[in-house]
Amino acid sequence: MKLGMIARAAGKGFVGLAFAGLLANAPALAQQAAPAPATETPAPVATPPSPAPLAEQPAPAAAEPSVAEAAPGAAAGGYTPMAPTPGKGMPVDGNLGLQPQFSPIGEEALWMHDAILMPVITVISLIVLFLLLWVVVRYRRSANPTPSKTTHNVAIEIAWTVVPALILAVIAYPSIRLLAHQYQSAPAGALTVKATGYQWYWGYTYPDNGGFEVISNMLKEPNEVAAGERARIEADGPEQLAADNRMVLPVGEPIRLQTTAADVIHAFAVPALWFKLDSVPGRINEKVLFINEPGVYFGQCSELCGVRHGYMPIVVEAVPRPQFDAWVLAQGGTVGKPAAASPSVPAAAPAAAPAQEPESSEPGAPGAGAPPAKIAA
Ligand SMILES: [Cu+2]
Repeated sequence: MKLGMIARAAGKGFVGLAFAGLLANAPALAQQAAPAPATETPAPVATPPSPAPLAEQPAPAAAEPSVAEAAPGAAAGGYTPMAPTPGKGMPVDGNLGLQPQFSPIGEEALWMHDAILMPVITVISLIVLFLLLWVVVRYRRSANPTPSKTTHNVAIEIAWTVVPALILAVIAYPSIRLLAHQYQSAPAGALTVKATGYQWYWGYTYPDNGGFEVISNMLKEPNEVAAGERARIEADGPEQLAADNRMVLPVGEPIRLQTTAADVIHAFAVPALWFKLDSVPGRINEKVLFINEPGVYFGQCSELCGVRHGYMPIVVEAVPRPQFDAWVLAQGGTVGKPAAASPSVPAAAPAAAPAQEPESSEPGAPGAGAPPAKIAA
């Protein structure tokens, strides 16, 4: 009976913990659940990028103006690569757990991991360890020379069936909801970017901006290159994660990120953005990506694709819309396709370009300013 009581108490603890977590996160999750609010997130766009992270940059950043300074020069094609913030969007020595997340889905997943899964795993492990030690000590031969012949205990059997079932039910709800959020497709009008895996580098194509492709190779260390060849400097990012050309994306708006491959299967993965998607030759996979704040985020190919699989890093640079447009122009691309979320249409855009997709202009449509829909729980 003691066991049954312990198990029941633990079960109640799980339920209480999980529902408290759900309540605490309900507003944020409800906001994510609505498909449209992703097109209506003015906060990250309206907030000017903080120059603070750049102030912390090491010496090589000296030649680089801050993000805020670069923004006004956008129309003039003033794109300057952003220096990464140490520890942000990249692995850190000695770090345990997941990287800090910079996308709504990533935040939800991180909460799922930290508030639900890790506590449940930890408590179950401790209970099982305690039971093992208890049996070993209490019922050892010298302390308990005549063992009980009991084979059934109804209360315990009910408890050890019902409690795990309840735990699974509690985990299932946020788990399935997270899964569903990850499968939401990008809204109409979202910027489309395609990542193509090659043996062994990446190509980033911008079909909405003229269709140009940026080829991205890993940067070698200074002692690995010939004289005059570009080598990695601190402002590029960590060793073996820095790339010569980055995937530049606008911040604070949904992006339809497609992946494919030209030869073998690769996988496009950026841990800090909670993004991992296989790149398969002959087919297009796509997933919505929303980046909360400007920054440089590092990832790697995550599908064993050949001998240089470990040398095809991914660098995503998220910048405000005007800087993104400036970068596009610097690449020879075109701007002017209306952004799904950003109300700021660049100066170079055609005058007739609407600020929103037509369906978003309909009265009452979420993109037209309706309050976020509640989550259908
Ligand atoms: Cu690969």
